[in-house]
Amino acid sequence: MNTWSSIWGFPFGRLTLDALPVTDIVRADGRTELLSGITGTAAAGMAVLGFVVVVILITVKGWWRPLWSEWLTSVDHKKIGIMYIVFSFVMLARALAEAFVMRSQQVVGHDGGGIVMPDHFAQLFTTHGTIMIFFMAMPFLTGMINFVMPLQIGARDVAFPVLNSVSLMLTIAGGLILMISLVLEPFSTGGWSGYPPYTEAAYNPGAGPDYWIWAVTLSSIGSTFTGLNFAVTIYKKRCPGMKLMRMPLFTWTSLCTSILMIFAMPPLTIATALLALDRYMGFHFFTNGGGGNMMNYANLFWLFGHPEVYILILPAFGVWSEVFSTFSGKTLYGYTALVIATMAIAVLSFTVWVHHFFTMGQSANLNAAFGIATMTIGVPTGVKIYDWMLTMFRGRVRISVPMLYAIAFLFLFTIGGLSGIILANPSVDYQVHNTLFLVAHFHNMLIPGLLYGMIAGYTMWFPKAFGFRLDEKWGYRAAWCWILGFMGAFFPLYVLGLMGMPRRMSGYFSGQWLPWTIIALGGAVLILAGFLALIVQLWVSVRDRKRLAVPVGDPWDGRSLEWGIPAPAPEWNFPSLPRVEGRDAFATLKASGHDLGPPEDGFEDIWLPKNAAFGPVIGALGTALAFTLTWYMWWAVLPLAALVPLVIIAQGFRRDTEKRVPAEEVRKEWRAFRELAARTPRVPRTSEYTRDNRGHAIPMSQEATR
Ligand SMILES: [Cu+2]
Repeated sequence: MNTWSSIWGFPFGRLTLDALPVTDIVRADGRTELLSGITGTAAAGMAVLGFVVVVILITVKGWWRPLWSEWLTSVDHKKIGIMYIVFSFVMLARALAEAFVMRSQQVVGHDGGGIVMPDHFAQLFTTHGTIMIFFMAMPFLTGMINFVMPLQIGARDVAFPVLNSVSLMLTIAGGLILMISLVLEPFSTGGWSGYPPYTEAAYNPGAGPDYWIWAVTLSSIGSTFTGLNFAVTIYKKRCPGMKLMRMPLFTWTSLCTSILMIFAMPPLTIATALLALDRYMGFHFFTNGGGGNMMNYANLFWLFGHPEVYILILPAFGVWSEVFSTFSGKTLYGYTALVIATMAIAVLSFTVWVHHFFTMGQSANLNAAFGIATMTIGVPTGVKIYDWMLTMFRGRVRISVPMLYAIAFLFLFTIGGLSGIILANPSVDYQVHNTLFLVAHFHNMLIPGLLYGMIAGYTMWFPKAFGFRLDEKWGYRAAWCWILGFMGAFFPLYVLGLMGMPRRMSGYFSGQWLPWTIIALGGAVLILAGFLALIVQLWVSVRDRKRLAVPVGDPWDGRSLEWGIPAPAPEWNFPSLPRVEGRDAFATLKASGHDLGPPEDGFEDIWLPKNAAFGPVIGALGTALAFTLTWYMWWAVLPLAALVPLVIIAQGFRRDTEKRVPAEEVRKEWRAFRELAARTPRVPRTSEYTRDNRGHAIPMSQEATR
């Protein structure tokens, strides 16, 4: 029996009571160990409590059925997009809390003391990085593209709606694995890049790196599918007249991001798969001892990792393009240049990955080549910055909440870009690599670049999703907290980096560092306040949704197709596929006194994809498989793995996959919408943030002549 259970891992594999963070408290000797155990236990307790509260809430309110039939099994791109964004907000909360603990530790952790042990600290920066990249940023932008892009190209849905649901559920599965690792410890201590040999079984035998491997693998497979799905959608599902060079910039950046996903995610999946073979089966892909080479991992990882930063940033660039033109009331300056710059960035992003290991022993010539290649990315990015500024020039600029983020982005992102050019110089990189200078640089790109962009997009498109605006007062409060908080938290890290403070340190070892770590903590507090302000904003807006309602659906005098339909958007998006005559499709229509008209040949039945349980089932299988693999429960791994192809085959036999929306119903809805629009007074841009704004904007072209 004993051998049986040790071979098959029956029933718990290598999972023992030691995995509960409480054991850290029991075993602690010394104050830091005790505090570290308490911190871990509190975090795990909060996760469990949060889970229980949500389950009770759903049960008491009787939401299980609608949750399942209207959301989890939905294949509507808008709902999938919303679920992605909800998920990313949840993960953002956890990763922000971890950041806050890390900043606190670097203030109180003198000479190894403080509130968390070095090993615990290492788990914190690993989960923080892993979550922020794979489970906050990626889902946020994927959700945004999911919601907006099909509307912008005048499509009914993405090309593969069920696959879309699978992608979402695989991403959530990875996130669940991370949440479970909070309760059943430990997580990896190898950083978000998981470098071997440190993450090899010989040096890190516990469950930590295995959690990391499977969480990242699930999400990277999901993102590969997403890339394929979006790219095919943009190639094949554009409405009549929507030529490539007529697509809104957000759709363009979505296309380039999708192509990057298709080519950049597989190297990551391969890297984690090979690392898993090393760990589970004793292969030697990355161990020097058996003839492997760790640099193979570094190359594979950064072949993904560098393009990844452009996967993250390009959709935000798309949001900025929409924000600058919409809130300046002008067509985008330099459309063609912006498209070319986007493509140039996408291509160049594959030519620079070696800058992530300038100091790992390749020749000076190679470093020089990759240094120069890296610096060239500054050129198309600079083109974009100028185009955005010129879009504002002589425009009708309103400093709305998205615009506030956009302008802060222009300043802060330029600073971050300059620090990137500094790092791109290999000889300078030798001085500051592995210090907080680098940490300051990439946060400087990702927070103003990606996160501000996503929050701005969330603010701009929220009314389209739910039919009411977000409260502006709390929007400004959140924006200022995010902007000032970012500066407070990360500018000191440049200084600390130049003073020689290494990254990933669980404390400070020089008194000179302390004042700067204290300022950084202050910044982190402000960022936390910014996040709370966003929560309050959501709360207040839901409460005041009647006052903030914009049912006609065009609150900002929008320029692209999605603003021509009601808010919230109907399930079928458009009563009939629109016909596009040029760029800024909807703005042009409005300027000539028209709206998205009724279909020329009358209304027709619309066929929409039916809900599918396939996505959630695959997600649940993925979670269970990853969990049992992490803890070596082989008796469960094998049947679960066998189940996956069976479920896929079963899905292939599904025939009844579409539902019909009768033409009569579409016509009725469309009529009601037009009547509502006719009744609703139009508002000038000066009343954008008043209760007069019911989503019926006076077109800029007509306002100017009044
Ligand atoms: Cu890079």
